[in-house]
Amino acid sequence: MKPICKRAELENAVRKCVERQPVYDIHTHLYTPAFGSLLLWGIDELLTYHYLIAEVTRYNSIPYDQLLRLPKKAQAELIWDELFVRHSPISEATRGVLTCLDRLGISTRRRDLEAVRAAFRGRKAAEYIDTVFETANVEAVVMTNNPFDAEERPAWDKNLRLDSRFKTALRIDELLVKWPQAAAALKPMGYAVEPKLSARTLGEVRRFLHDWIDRMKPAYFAASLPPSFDFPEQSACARLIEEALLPVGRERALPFAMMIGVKKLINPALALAGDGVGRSKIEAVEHLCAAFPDNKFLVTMLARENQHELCVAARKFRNLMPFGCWWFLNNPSLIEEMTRMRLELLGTSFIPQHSDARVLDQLIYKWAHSREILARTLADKYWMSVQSGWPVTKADIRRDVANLLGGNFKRFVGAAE
Ligand code: FIX
Ligand code: ZN
Repeated sequence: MKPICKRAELENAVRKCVERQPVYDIHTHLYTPAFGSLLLWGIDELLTYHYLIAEVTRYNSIPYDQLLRLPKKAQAELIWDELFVRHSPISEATRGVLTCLDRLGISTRRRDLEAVRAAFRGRKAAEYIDTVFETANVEAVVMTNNPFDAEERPAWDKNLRLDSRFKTALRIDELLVKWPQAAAALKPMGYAVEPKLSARTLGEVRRFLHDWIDRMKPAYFAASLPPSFDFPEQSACARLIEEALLPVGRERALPFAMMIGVKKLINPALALAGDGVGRSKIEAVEHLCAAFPDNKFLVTMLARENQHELCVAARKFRNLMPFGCWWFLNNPSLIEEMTRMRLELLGTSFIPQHSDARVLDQLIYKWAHSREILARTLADKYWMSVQSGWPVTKADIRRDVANLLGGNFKRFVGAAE
């Protein structure tokens, strides 16, 4: 294969390759239609995304509880008026709505929400999933499946026929960070657990995990953990990880995805939009990776200040896979900083992004925006190698981009390539 020697040709080759590579989106809050109303899509869902709920309260003095009680349509109209008409939509979340509409061929030139709504009328969820996956060039998405979620759990009692593009992840925040309340939730599910973490109770927690692995066939376990998360420590969380989660993870070859740094409900009045960020302890990650070399850890951290030390830790532990520019980091300026840092410290051995999409259509903007940045930063790095005399070819670029946008994850979790 002929090496690429000109910068413009290299940039063009990288951009095309990143655009053409279908993405395996390793963390989302999306659901297949089998989960009914849990699948969100369309303009009113896009406009009432909790990121925009938070942003609109900065301009509009409507009491928080009154805003959250508004019917979705009224919420969407208030947000459209405030964040798109009365102020310019230049935040990442407002720009994201514009990118979705633009890529779907829906004009916003008249700034008329009713005209946008009309463009969605008549669409059906099943066909729309095809449209969004194709427009976003997404191969598969991993859902967030929570057996403690009263709305989701009943769906698992039916024989769910999952769309093969939707993979599962076993989400267990409640188990780890809300013990012993979790014990009270497990009992009616048929597990003989007590608040005291006795050998019998830990055995029953392991049985709960095995049962849900059998039922969901998840790619990994996942949990959102607070900035204070530490390991080792004298806590129910640490004991449940060491004596239940990780042994089952080794038995079932299931990685543990730790999403660390959320300060839950710093403004409770904003509900889902009320979470904040805190700097976390990288030592907890280092200790877990060192103490359990036969377990694999996918890790994303929410604070910008934790990113460099997470990259350094990943250089020391092959069972640690950093992933994504999560939530408050999913903004062009920080995605660029993190991606450059990761390429410089880890080469192509990491997972640059996940969408965290809650509304189906968001796959379009979250991946369009991140692909742009990944292509730019990758081209810079390839160019530096070319300038040092290394012959970069299109085949190299294709291989590396396939690894970054899905291959690294699939190999790490043992999913079919
Ligand atoms: O814990 C998580 O999975 C977080 O991503 C969510 O709780 C959060 O609300 C979110 O969607 C961020 O993008
Ligand atoms: Zn999430």
